[in-house]
This record gives sequence, structure tokens and C-alpha cells, in this order.
Amino acid sequence: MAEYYLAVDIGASSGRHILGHLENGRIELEEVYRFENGMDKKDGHLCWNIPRLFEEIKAGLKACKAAGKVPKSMGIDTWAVDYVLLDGENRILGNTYGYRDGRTKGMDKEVYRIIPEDALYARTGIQKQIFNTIYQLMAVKQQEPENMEKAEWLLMLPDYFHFLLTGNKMSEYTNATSTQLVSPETRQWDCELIERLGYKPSIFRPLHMPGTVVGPFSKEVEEEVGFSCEVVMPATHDTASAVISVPTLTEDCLYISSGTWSLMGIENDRAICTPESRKRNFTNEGGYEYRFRYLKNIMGLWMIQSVRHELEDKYSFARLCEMAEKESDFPSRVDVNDDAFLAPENMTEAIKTYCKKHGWKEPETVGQIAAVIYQSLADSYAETVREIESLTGRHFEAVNIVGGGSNAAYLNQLTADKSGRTVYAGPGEATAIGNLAVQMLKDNQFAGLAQVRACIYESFGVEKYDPS
Ligand code: LRH
Repeated sequence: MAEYYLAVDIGASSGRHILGHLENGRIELEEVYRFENGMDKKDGHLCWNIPRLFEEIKAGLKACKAAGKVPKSMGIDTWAVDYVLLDGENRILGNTYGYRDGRTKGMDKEVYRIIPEDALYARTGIQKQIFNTIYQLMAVKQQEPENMEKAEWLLMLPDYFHFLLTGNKMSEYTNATSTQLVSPETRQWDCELIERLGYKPSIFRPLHMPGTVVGPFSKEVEEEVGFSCEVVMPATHDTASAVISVPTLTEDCLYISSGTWSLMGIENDRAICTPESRKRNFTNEGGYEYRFRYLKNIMGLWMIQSVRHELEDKYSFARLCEMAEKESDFPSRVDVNDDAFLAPENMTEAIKTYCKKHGWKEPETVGQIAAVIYQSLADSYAETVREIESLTGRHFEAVNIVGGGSNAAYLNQLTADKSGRTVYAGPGEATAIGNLAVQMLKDNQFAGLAQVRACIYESFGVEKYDPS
């Protein structure tokens, strides 16, 4: 009988329960449950529906039981930066805002009044994103001071779900670094910084590394889902999990974790917190075994996902790629990282407006809109290769694209052509695989990360795209 491990991988647009087991030295995956996710409008703000997500988590656990595949351990990963504040009775204080909500507008200035931006980067190594938890907490302090007052605990979302399953409040390191409140030196919360900002150091729990046991299910959860298993912290930041499963066998390979966001970078053994690195908005997020994920956030598939949605999901992504390819001569380009694309009312209109404003030809057809997005995205990848090479003084031969976006053959080829680098694409389920990998490592199924990566390469393979 196979021993199963369960990854619950929740992204901004969907979540899935993926069982993994080893068979003849390879990792086998099986999706047992899938559900929709998205930010809802509540009181004029973009919020996550946390009770519904927890019901979905439990529904997926019941599906494992129904399939007769009870896992030995399980772990949850989600997108970064979002969190809950809990009162002394473990009740959530206020709304659980989604990171695209506009309430953090201007909160960067408030933070920099207390600590200048360059000093903040020098001590955290984290890129500025207006949605980082540091700015979200400033919004709480200013807009809902009573919630900051009453807060007894802060938990990042995966830690909160682990708490709901087990009754244990524990914080995981990789996701915590995305708050911009962790020191890359001590790898713990920067309590001095937290205090200076007027947040309460006491609400932050000590940080634990991926592979730490959170505990078994509580009695109530066990009764409801029909079994108990050990909850093991994966790298709870989805991008950290995805990076674990990059099947690079060489040092000179960049990665892109391609999903709603495209996170492009390398793995380092120390943080690069130089002024040059800050100016180019590179980040040093925490990774497995204290590796640093030196990377850049690129807007990613969010733009095409939004456009597709505006067309009532009439076209598949493959069809959109085909339509874009037919328009490959369409000249207009956008800066995919422009704030205008973070949370526009209408993405199609935002792209048209941007083109008009910057003197580009306005795209009219769906194919032209898709062409602008894919071409601009690939331009941004190529530019990021140049930036990383200049910041690190190293040369990179290849780019390994992992995650759902690695299935977009058209974009992979464009990336190879524009960057002049060989592209390796896959695996598509990188995040879930990275989540499972940590559970398997914890269970001594592999000697170390290098062995897991080799196994991932053997199990899933990669597609190769040469620059033309
Ligand atoms: C990708 C991701 C990314 C963060 C963003 C909030 O899902 O976790 O790494 O910057 O969401």
C-alpha cells in the first residue's frame, strides 16, 4: 500500500488537493479535489472568504478519505503577504483583505516617515510591493487602530489554516519573509523594526523552518473529516514551494515561477541588499534551508487571466495564444509592472488606455490585446535576465519555467527568442510538488534537496525551447 502525502495548494484563483506518493523511485501525483478562489468585494474592499476556504480545505480532506487514500502528512501553501489578526479568543479582527485591495495606497509614505525606504531595504532585503504586510499593517494602524489594539496574534494565512486544523499557532519562515518584517541576518522577526513602526512585537510567533511538525488534527477536525494525520509545514509561501521543485541540474539556470504572478530569479546563499538591487526592485525572500530566493515580481498571467474573464471565459488560454500568435506583428507594448495593471476595473480598457497614453497603436481585437500582453511579458522576462546578470556579475545559459504558465508553449518560445536563452518548461504543478517534497524530505524519503530535484526531473521531465 502506497504512503500518501497531501499538498493543499491554494492560489489566488483556485485551490487544489494533490496527493503524492513514490513509485519505482518516481513521484506520482493525483488531484483529488479542486475549488475556485478569488477576492470578493466586501464593504467596498477586496477580501478573501476565509470560512469558505476552510470548508473547501476540509471538503478535500473528506475526498481523500472517500478515495481510501488517507495521507501520512499534509501541508498548506498559499500566496504570500496576507494574514489575519486574532483576538484573545482566536476570533479574526476585521476583514481579511486581499493584497490587491487599495487600502494600502499612501501607506508606503507613512512607513518611510518612520524608516526611510533605503534603510528598510538594507535591513530586510525585501522589494517594495505596496501590498506587503508591512504596508497592510500600517493601514490597520491608521484606519482601524482598535483592531491593532485588540490583536493578540498575527498569523499568515497558511499558518492560520494550520491552526484551524490542529489548534496550534505556529509561524513559518518563508512566508513570513514576504511581510518585509523579517531580518535576513537573524532569520527571525525584526522586533526592533516592528516596534518602531508601532506594531506589537508580541503578536508575532517565533519562526519555524519548512519540515517542522505543527501537530495532528484536532479532535473536532478528525471527527468531521474521518481521519487524522500529521500537519507538516511545507514552504508555505507558494513561490518558495515552486522554487524547491525547479528541476535544474546546473548552477547557471534562472527560474520563473509562472502563475498569476511570474517570479523570476535565482537561489542565493546570502541576501543581496545593495542600493542597486533595491533600485531594480529585486527581493531576497526566504527559501528552503535558508537559501534566499533572489527574484523579481513580474505581473505574470494575471493580465491575460483578467482579459479572459472579461470575455466571459469564452476562449481557452491555448486559443488566446493562437490568436496572439497571428498578431505577432502588432507593435504595441506595455510595462507589465505598471501599477495600472495591479487591480484595474477592466484590464482590456487599462491596456488600451496605457497604449494610447504612451503613443502606441491601440489594440482593437482580442488577438491584438493578447499579443500585447504576451509580447510585453516576454520582453519583461528578457529585461530581467539582463538585470540579474548585471546585479550578480554572473552569466545564465537557461531559464527554467515552472508552474501553470509553463504550459503556454507560445510564451515559452517567445521567452527563448527574446532572451536568447534556452527555456526548459515544467513541471506545471511545481507548487504542489514543492509542498510534497518538503513532507517527503521530513519523512526521510530523500537525502536532501538535490536528490529531490533530481527525482522531480526524472518524474516529470521538461520541454526544451531553443531560441530561434
Ligand atoms: C504568487 C505570490 C507572489 C507574491 C504574491 C502576493 O502567488 O505568492 O510570490 O508576491 O503572490
